[in-house]
Amino acid sequence: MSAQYQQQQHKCRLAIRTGSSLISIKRILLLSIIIFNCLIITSAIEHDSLECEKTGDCPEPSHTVIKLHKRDDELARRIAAEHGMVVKGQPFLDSHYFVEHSSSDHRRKRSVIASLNDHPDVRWVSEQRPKRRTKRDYMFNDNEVPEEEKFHESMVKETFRQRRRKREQIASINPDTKLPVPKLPFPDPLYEAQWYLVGKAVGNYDMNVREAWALGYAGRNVSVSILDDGIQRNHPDLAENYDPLASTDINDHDDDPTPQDNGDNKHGTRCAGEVASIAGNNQCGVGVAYHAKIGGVRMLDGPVSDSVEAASLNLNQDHIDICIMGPRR
Ligand SMILES: [Ca+2]
Ligand SMILES: [Ca+2]
Repeated sequence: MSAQYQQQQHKCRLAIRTGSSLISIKRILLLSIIIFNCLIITSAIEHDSLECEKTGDCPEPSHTVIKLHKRDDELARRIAAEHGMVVKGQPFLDSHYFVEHSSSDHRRKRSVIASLNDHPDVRWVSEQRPKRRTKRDYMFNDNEVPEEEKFHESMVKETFRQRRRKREQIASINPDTKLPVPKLPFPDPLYEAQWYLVGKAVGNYDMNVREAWALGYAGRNVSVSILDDGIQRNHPDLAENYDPLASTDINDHDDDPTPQDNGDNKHGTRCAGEVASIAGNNQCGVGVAYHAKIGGVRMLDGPVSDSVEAASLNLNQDHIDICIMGPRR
């Protein structure tokens, strides 16, 4: 492996594993997610257990949520202020609001919750406890290819190479879709390492995505949102495809899903790259749907409660076509 290649890998930090064989772009995206989930294992347990009610050892609530009878942002702010609280971020599920206690005193908190429960404009109040959620990471398999598979590979290698050469020389307009057919292979330095895209998987399995690209399916007019630990929206291989309408930050209650740069929050950006890295820009790799718009919901860089997940999944449903949930339960 060359130093330049290693440098590119380090620089990009994008996912390069994908898989299967469908033509419709939505199917390809969904299938790539399934393959991705199959190829990865969990690496870090981030949050406390949900099973506390059985043991009586529940973690402290991480979020307080109130639901009004109908959405009224000013009323929510007023009720919160009356109870020494502040509303955080935007409402979700129409009339639910995250509210934050100004005091950490437990007795004070209990009396505030009791008062909110009795408030005529509050339909429901809940102290949400963190749940166990895990991030995923790669599982590397360095095992040797079995002899029988090597034999099989040698038998099909020539035909496969011939087919591949033929496919990769295409560069024109598709008469059916009137869309430009991509000139393959892409010059992006990690493209050749994306083994399920370029037919380099063991046994020559392939997603056949290049055929889908040649038919004009590359994610145009599709918006994808990654629910995870954030997305590096200014990444050189994502910035052009970044979709602010498919993005938000539930952890910090703002609109910018940029992850904390602490070395532990790169999973969402990897997933985004797997889906929608820009093709043909000489940067990093190629997304399976390189014309798709890509956004991210930062929700896994803090305690995850039912409300955090509900708020994340509820984002801009009229705009987002595909929502990918990063954490594992
Ligand atoms: Ca933010
Ligand atoms: Ca690229």
